[in-house]
Amino acid sequence: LSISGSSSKGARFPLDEAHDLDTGVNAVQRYFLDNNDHFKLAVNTNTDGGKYAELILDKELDREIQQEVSLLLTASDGGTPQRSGTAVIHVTVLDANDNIPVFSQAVYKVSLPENSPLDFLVVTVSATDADEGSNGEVTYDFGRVSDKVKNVFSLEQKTGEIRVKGQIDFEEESVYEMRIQAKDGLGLAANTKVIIEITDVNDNAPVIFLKSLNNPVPENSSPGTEVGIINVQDNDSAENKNIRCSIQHNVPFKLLPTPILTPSISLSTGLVLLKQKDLPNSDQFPAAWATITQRKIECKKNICCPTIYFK
Ligand SMILES: [Ca+2]
Ligand SMILES: [Ca+2]
Ligand SMILES: [Ca+2]
Ligand SMILES: [Ca+2]
Repeated sequence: LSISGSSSKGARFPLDEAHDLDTGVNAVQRYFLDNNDHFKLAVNTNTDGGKYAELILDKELDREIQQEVSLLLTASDGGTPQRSGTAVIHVTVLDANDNIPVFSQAVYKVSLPENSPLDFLVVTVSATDADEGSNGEVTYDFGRVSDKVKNVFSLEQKTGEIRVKGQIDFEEESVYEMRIQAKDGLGLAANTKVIIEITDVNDNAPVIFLKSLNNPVPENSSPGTEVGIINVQDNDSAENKNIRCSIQHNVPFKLLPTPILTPSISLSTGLVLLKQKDLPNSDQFPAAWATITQRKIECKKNICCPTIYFK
């Protein structure tokens, strides 16, 4: 006998009539069902006077708890001596889609370095469904997510793998949030949230801006005369935006720090005459400054402090 796990209490399942070659009171009179957790028995009389039994579901079945139930049915006659026969009824519990998928985590939180390569596996979401066959087969989909998320991440329907699909730029977006839906074959669904925090990579070189410049510089200017201000900016974050400036040694200038104008993004440095000396002929300095205005300044970081070269 196969009975659906979704059958409700009170559902009736008629059984074949027991046979007895005798007639009248010596034929089948009664049925008994051994004690069990799920079924009661009802005995009915046919139009021809024969008796047959019906199983009545008394407590609902759940395939996820018990896939098969065995029942012992006894039929007895009314004769003397009383004779009886038994049969074992195997009830197979058919699956009902009574479980929704369940995610292993309510929130998945991961961090991902910017510039991670295409196809890089960011995180795998996973949901299980206790049902059988397509009732328990889970597929994954983005829930309501922005186009921005869809442009940058892909979601594999069957495996739940979230991979890099586009350019990840910390300076553009530092955190992504998305809802992922898991659905079984019949459409029962559950949701989870994925938070991807992008971490900064040192991928921006400092940029030097010449804020002011006295040009040309008169010879005999006294030491300490400010001749220009440069401003250096770096788009990275935290330690990656720390900048130090230096100037090469064989020029009659030095760099001095000035009050930081906008501490979060820039470091300003005053350019000051180093010492009093005969400046080279006036043709040379305009030439030097000309290269600065053409931004022939190099500012490096990471290994050592940036260096400004004058050519
Ligand atoms: Ca089920
Ligand atoms: Ca299910
Ligand atoms: Ca970047
Ligand atoms: Ca960066």
